[in-house]
Amino acid sequence: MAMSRAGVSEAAGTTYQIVIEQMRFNPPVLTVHRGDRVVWVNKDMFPHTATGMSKAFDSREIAPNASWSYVARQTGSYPYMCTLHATMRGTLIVQ
Ligand SMILES: [Cu+2]
Repeated sequence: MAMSRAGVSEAAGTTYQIVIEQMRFNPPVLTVHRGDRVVWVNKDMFPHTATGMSKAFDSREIAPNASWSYVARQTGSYPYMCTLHATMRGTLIVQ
């Protein structure tokens, strides 16, 4: 993961990864900037979703060993969940 930010280079955002493993989103809270890409990677043996409570985004089912990516375009705080497992919660914060 690229940790350095060029400050003004909005053209190529940073890519962040959220690992879904053992029924958890890791990290559970992730802060990114507009234009950054967030990739959810499912390392469990069964499908999960990353679904914004406000429907800002919805991965639909992410198969085992598959991933889904989303480019954050609007600032805000986006709680999300897995629609298949209601206890799985996370928050994406876009600055
Ligand atoms: Cu799930």
